[in-house]
Amino acid sequence: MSIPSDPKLLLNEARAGNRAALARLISRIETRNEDTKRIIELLYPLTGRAQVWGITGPPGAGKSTLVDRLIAKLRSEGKKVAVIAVDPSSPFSGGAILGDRIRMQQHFQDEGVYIRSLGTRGRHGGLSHSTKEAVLALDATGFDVVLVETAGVGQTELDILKLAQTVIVVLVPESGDSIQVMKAGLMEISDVFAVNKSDRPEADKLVRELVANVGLNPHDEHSWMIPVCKTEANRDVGVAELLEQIAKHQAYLETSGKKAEKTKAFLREELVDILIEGLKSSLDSVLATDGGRELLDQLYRKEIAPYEAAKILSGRAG
Ligand SMILES: Nc1nc2c(ncn2[C@@H]2O[C@H](COP(=O)(O)OP(=O)(O)O)[C@@H](O)[C@H]2O)c(=O)[nH]1
Ligand SMILES: [Mg+2]
Repeated sequence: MSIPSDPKLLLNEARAGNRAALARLISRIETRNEDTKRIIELLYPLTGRAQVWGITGPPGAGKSTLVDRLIAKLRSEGKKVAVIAVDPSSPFSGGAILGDRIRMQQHFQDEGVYIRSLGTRGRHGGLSHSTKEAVLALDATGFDVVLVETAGVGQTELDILKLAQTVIVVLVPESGDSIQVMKAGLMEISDVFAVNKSDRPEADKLVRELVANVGLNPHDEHSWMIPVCKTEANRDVGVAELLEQIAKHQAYLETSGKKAEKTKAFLREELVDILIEGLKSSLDSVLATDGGRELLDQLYRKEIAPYEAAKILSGRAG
């Protein structure tokens, strides 16, 4: 089957369930082509239905295994699920993601599941911007739940997680983990904790520590107490309870009016990203001209100071 290149036809095909068209659509968003703008314009009015969940935690905590289990449960409820696995550390989408692909391959035959990995992209950068717009695309093409899995606790990952309505932080019972949580600011972004590998002896200790910290630091004053779930993803233990807590959080977002707030925060980031991306590319163009090079030379020769040069540059980039 051929894939249309016209953005509107491409979007229609993707919405009709054509996986190759959906993959192409996201690739075109990811490569920041000329037509990214057109694609987003077309699909934006169709967004707003999907629940967006983020899942994060240290490498090896069992995030992908949990995602796999969550997919199975959501599918049994008839929900369509998309997964974006973000791995900024990897220049190729190999490694762990490949392992995930093999593990999740039972779902590859399933029309109601779409799994995609986004890695470091070349010159255009902006992984969190691409991820955000990929989420919009998956929302617009009819997925009920979009799950974004990020590894690690770096700034890029934290930025990416801002796009999620519900953030699940997965931890494992290992000494020092809860201290890591505080350090990395995960307490601030977490809506639900999953203590995975709870077959390990230290699990209850970690649960107690987290519960105590949650009690001390309720991250918003509107009464959402972060639940701490015990899971054993590889044996499918505690996953239904985790799903229940996620559903409760989603319901809480609706009734408290926080969902609208989160959506606006998401849109705010999208606007800033669009403008920064535009400004960055026009600054790069201006700097590549003779005038731009001359400005750099002047700066180098100390005939001009950096802020003054920046002001001149911003005037030219308009
Ligand atoms: N003992 C135990 N192992 C688990 C559990 N959940 C996942 N694993 C294993 O932990 C390893 C890492 O899991 P993975 O899902 O790839 O972690 P991720 O890096 O966080 O995505 C795999 O070998 C899983 O089979 C669990 O609850 N208990
Ligand atoms: Mg993983």
